[in-house]
This record gives sequence, structure tokens and C-alpha cells, in this order.
Amino acid sequence: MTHPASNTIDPFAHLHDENYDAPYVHPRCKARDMVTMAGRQTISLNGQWRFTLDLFDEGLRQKWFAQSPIPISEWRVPRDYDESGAQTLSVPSVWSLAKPEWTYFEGGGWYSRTFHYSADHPGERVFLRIGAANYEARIFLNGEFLASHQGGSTPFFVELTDHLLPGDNRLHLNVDNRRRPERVPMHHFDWFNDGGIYRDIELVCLPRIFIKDFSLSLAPDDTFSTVECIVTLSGPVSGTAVLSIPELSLQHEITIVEGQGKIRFSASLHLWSPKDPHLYDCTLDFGPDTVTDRIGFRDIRRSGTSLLLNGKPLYLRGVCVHEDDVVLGKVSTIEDVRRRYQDAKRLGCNALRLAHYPHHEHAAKLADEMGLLLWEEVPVYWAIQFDNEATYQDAHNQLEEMMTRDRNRASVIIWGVGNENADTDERYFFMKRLADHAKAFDPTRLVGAACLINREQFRIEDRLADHLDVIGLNEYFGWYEEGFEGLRQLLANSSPDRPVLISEVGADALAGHHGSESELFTEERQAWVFENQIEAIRKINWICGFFPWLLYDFRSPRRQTTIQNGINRKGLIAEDKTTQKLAFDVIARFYRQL
Ligand code: GCB
Repeated sequence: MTHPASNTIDPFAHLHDENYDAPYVHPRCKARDMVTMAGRQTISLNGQWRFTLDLFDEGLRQKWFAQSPIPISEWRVPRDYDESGAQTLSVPSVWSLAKPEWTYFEGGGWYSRTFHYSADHPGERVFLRIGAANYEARIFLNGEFLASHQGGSTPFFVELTDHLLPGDNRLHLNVDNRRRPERVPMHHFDWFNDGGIYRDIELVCLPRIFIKDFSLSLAPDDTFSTVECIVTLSGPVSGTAVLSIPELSLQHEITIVEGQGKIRFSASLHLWSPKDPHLYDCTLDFGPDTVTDRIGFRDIRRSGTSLLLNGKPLYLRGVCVHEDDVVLGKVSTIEDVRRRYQDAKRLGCNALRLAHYPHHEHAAKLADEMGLLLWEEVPVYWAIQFDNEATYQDAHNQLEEMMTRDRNRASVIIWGVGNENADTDERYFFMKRLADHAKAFDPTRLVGAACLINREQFRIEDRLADHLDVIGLNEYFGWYEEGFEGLRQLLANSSPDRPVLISEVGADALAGHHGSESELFTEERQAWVFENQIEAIRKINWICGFFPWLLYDFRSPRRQTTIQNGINRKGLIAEDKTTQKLAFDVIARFYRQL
């Protein structure tokens, strides 16, 4: 190919540049950039955005974000991106379900829109918050790259302040959902790989110094009455913050030194529990900034092989759930979360495992209100690149983003650091680091992981267990493993020194497919698996919870038999979220007896 003589930009250079993405990595948004959203006013940027798929990363190669969005009739040289004529896509949504031909698309997508900014408030700081974008996002404002983010299920913040123009501003987001071996999760997992900005996107306007983060919880001493509040401001200033809890007729000053403050005080509290999910309206003020939240106070701990909630023994009558919908994909509306919780309550649950990645933040808010306990987790799932430090940093950051976002939610009692990872040295050091970090970051919750078992000796055996508060046990006796003899041996051979939760157990059944217990995929088989499982585990006193896999059938392209048809059918309810299978009543009966 001959290049035209030109003293301007070489129009062909990008064809040969294989480092085209290097300028769009740093700065990378991290947990440390997060801002508490408690009670804050925001400007929503949800709605129709212009959208273009980009399988070959031409947008980064050709800098689409820097091209003026004029119509084709005004172009002087050809381009490959016509922003002014691009189709639109609703935000939040997943592109996978927008058009049949996009279902399995894995690559880049370009979102763009303008928004108006009036510079009426000198000194104001403006942040863009994206609730989640799967998996990597790059943010550009007015043609300039600002930051990137990794991790498909946690929120991130980009400060726009110094880059805003009075009047119209043009925002581009490049979102890339490719599955890759070094990502978290890596390229192999058992759910649908939706693409896009699938949670809210909004602007937050704040004073120059603002409350960046705060935690308010029951301190884990033995009094059940010591409240601890920790405040972090956006800069190293000193002063006084004020915490108010009107229902307790309480107002405390918190001395802030170099942007940090901490207070402990005693209060006569109405403790939060699933039976009585009492929440207090709390307000924190610093200068012109105010945050408000509804917060419950509770104590969760392990004692030997038992779990104690507010000092009383706790059995987790659980169920697992994915964030999945056949129409909306990974988009979780508040109505959808409410339906999950109502169905879980009908089942008799007091707990849910939010598998296998951080769910929408309103999941924990609603659980606080409705009185449900949550296991939240990061997608350190199956064969992560445990020897890759960059992968570790990604997992660590996702964990910290999840913990920072939900640290004031009483419902969240377990931080899950992984699921079914083979017990290698690399995995041990990787996950031990995560578990130790979670413990140090948050001493008010338990740390857990869904572990594997020793298959030769049939016993619970995982070196990671020493670093966990609760050992999750995923076991599929009666389904992936024939019969229940292995389970009986496993229970007889194990004597764990800490609580064990059956973190997954189940079998596939196609709703409406009936037959005998010996026929796979029938409702009778699924019910029979649960009956046998319950019989085997119900008297084991170190098992403190049971989490059937799972509430609803969900999309998983790995599942390709004519019965599965792209759906994992281990739900107690079909993917229509209405049709109940026989196993539902088996679990409900068990939970009623507890
Ligand atoms: C598991 C995984 C879960 C799968 C499930 C299954 O052990 O943790 O993500 O979906 O088994 O259905 O096989």
C-alpha cells in the first residue's frame, strides 16, 4: 500500500500500530477513587446513548472519540465511524439482548452522548459514576482520555472537574466484554457474558472538600452497644464532622485531623436481625457536605463451629441467586430484586448467596429493609491466573470496591473471596492474600469462600480454610456424582474447626418435565436429590447453612443439550421466574422444620 504524501496526520499509521491501546490504560479507576453515595443528589445520564459495536478496536486505533460528530455530507475524507448517524442503545442495558445478532458479541462497544454543564457553582467538583460496565471501560471527555476501569460488576468514579466546558460536553465510553484468561473471572465460567453499561450512570456534584467515605457499625467488642464511626474526607483538612441519629436523640462531634476521623460511643440500640430489620436514619455533616443513610446495627461472628448473630446461634436458611433475566440480562431493576427476595422468603429463607460477582447495590439496600442476610462475593471463579500479579491486583480492587460500596449494609455478613478453585500453591497465596485483606479491611464481617474437597479421602480439606471464618462447600452428590455414599463419607471423615456452609447443592430439572427419580432432568430427580441431601446433612452440627443452587434457572451458553438449550436448569423456579418446580416445596418443608 502506498501512503499519500501528506504533511498532516498519516491516515494509515493506525493500521500498523499494535500498541494502539497502551495510551488508554492509566490512570485506572480504583476503589480509592470511590465516593460515598449515601443520600446524595445526582444527575442521571441514563437514557438513549449513541452506540456502535467495534469488534476490531478501530475506535481506539483511529481515535473515534476525538473526531467531530459532523454528518457524512460534511466530511472531507472518509471515516469508519459515523457518530451523528449511529444507532442508539438504552443505558442501563446489555447489548447482548438488544438485537438477536448481537447476542454473542464479545468485543468493544462505543457509547456517546452530550450533556450540558453550567459553571454556576465555582469550586464545585464533578464526578462521573458508573454503576457497572462489563468488563473494561475507558472514559473520554471532549475528545480527551480520562481513565479506564477493570472489573465488570463494581462501580467506579472519574473526576471530570478540570475537563468540563461550560455548555455542551461530549462523553465517550468504550466498553469491552471480551473474555480473557487473565481477567476476573477468566474466560471460562457458567453464566452469560453480557456486554455494556448495565447499571446507572450519573453525575455527582460536590463541594471542594467532601465526605469521601464513612463507615458506621456496631464495633465487634462484646457489649453489642458500642458504635464506631470512621470518616474519610476528600482532602487532608482538619475540623469537626457531626453524626446525628435522631431516633436515639444522639449527636456526636467527630474530630477530623488531616482528613480522617474516628469515634466510638455507647448507645442503647435496637439491633438489626432478619426477624426485626430495624434501621436508623443517620446523618453525617462536614462543612457544606451532608450524607444520609438508613443503617442497621448487628453483630455477626463465629464461635467454634457455630455462627452467632447478635450473640444467638444462627442457621442460614439460604438460596443462591444470579443476577440474570431472560429479557433484561444482567440489568437488575429494584422490582426484580424485590421479586427475588419475596420468592426467597416464600421458600423460608433468611439468607441469599449473591453469586458469583457483586450484584447491584440496591440488592443490599433492599435486604437491609426486608431482613435478609447476604453472602456477597467477587468472581475469583475456577481457574483464575493465580500466578499473575496483575490478575491479583484486579481481584483485590474488585473486592475493595465491593466492600467500600456495601460497608454500611447490615444485611451483608459474608465477603466471599472465591469459588471452586483448585488447591494449588499459587491459588493458596493469591486467595490467602484476598482473605487476609478482607479481614483487615472489615473486622465486622465474616470471610468465606466456596471450597473444593479432597476427592481421594472424601473429606473437607483446603489449606485456605485457616484464613476463612466460614468454609463454603459446593457439592453435587446425586447429580454430578452418582449417589450419596460419597457425601456420607465426606461428612463422617470431616471434623472442621469452624462453621461450614453448604454453599451449593442441586440438580437440573426442566420445569414441567416429569418422570422417575432415576431420570435426569426431571423435576422428580431434582426433588429426590434435595430430599437425600437434606437427610444426610440435617443432623451435622458443624453445618450452619444450606444454599441450594439456585433460585431461578439462568442463561449459560455452556449448556447445550436439547433440554438445557442455553439455560442452566438448576433453578427451584424456571427462568420465567414464575413456574415453580417440585424441589421448591422440598426445601420449603425443610426450612419450616428448622
Ligand atoms: C458450580 C458452580 C456454579 C455452576 C454450578 C453448576 O459448582 O459454582 O457456578 O453454575 O456448579 O450448575 O454446575
